[in-house]
Amino acid sequence: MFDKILIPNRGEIALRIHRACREMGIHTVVAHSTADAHGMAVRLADESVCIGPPPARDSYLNVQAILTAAQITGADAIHPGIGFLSENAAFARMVEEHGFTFIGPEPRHIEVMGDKISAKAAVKAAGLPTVPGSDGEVASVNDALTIAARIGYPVLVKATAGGGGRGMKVARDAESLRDAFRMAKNEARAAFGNDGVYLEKYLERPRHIEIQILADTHGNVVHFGERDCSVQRRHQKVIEEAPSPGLNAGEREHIGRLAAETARQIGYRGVGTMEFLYENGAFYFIEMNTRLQVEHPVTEMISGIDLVREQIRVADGAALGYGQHDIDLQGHAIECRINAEHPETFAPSPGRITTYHPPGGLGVRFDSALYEGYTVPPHYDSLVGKLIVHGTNRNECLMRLRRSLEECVIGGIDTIAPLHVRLTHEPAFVNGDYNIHWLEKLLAAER
Ligand code: MV4
Repeated sequence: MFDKILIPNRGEIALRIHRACREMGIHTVVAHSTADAHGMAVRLADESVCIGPPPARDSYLNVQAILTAAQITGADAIHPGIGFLSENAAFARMVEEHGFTFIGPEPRHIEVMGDKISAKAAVKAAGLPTVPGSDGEVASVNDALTIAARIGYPVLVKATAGGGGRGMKVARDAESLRDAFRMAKNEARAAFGNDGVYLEKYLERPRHIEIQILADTHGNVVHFGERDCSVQRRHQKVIEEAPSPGLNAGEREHIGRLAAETARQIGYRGVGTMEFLYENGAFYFIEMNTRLQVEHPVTEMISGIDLVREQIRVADGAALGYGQHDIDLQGHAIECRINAEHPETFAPSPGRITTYHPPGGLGVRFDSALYEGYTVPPHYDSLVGKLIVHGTNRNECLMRLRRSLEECVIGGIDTIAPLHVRLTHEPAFVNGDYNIHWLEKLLAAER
């Protein structure tokens, strides 16, 4: 097993990884920017190294500085965490070339899944259902019109390099497809420096369902069921839960088995998440994330398995040591993302934490690197905590979620905790009757 892991990341996720390492007897080095010198992960780590100034491109994305930090501290592995370099195949390759273990999948899998067209082709070949569409890049408006006529309107023009909904345009007829095609290409070129686009049938009101996968290097693959991440705003997830209130046991079993079988067929290693849109009883693969995800604790709460520990073990070549039948998903879990933002305007709210009382008690987990006196820096994303609650069923989970949200005190900055309190009382959420557009519609109705 590794003796020392370098964590070039920050905030709650750096702390989360440190905690897994600590329990495994692995030393940690947190590589951080000057803005994070007083972060809780830096405080708790065995060692820390400053890798640059606040802008991410000069620190958390500075490959040379990170590799140097690993070298001088004698780390044997690098855990990239979430965001930053976590899905950068070139970085993963360089880490390995410099003699360190990259705690994540093989670079080839990061590469294939990083391109949405090759990702779709790879999983389709392995038997996963995908959204009907162009099955490849669309070269011209005329090709787009031909394909749209075949699959039927509405269609969605998507960027190959995709992400965060940028370069995505809906077209409801041939006329608007001409504009959508050009606009998607322009947006994609500006956002990703790659103007490749493809076409899909547009699903009007789907749920976002994702399957958690874990694979070792010996051909063993398991899945941990789904997470429903349909409650989102501007392509940022706000609440995630498992199991999905929209699926039955048969559907869960079916899509889980297909996802695990796909991972096995492509020779995947590590943790991964296959994302699906789900509508009218059918699943459609859209993307695969080749990293740990923010919402992984939802799965940990119902499975009792430490996914970061498993990720580290399989990166070290260990066999899973258990199979699908040993995975027993119990009860219900919901995660609320606590962002440092105004609960109505969503204006970022960095600043000094004057009072801090995280919620606790049975079935309550609060993943956060906050402490009283800490100053949330303005340079990074606004996630400052995750409240994850477990109950024997969804109703108990919901009661416990309301109770723990009411207990939560984070003073000195705005957070979206009050929005979460509201959402837990919304009839549609209480009934589990929501889709990917629900939150934005709810918020729009109030303005
Ligand atoms: C879609 C879709 C409807 N139909 N694809 C948004 C970002 C990217 N990850 C995929 N996205 C979507 N793809 C088809 N064929 C609707 C969305 C979408 C969405 C997906 C998941 C979660 C939230 C979303 C919000 C708006 C649109």
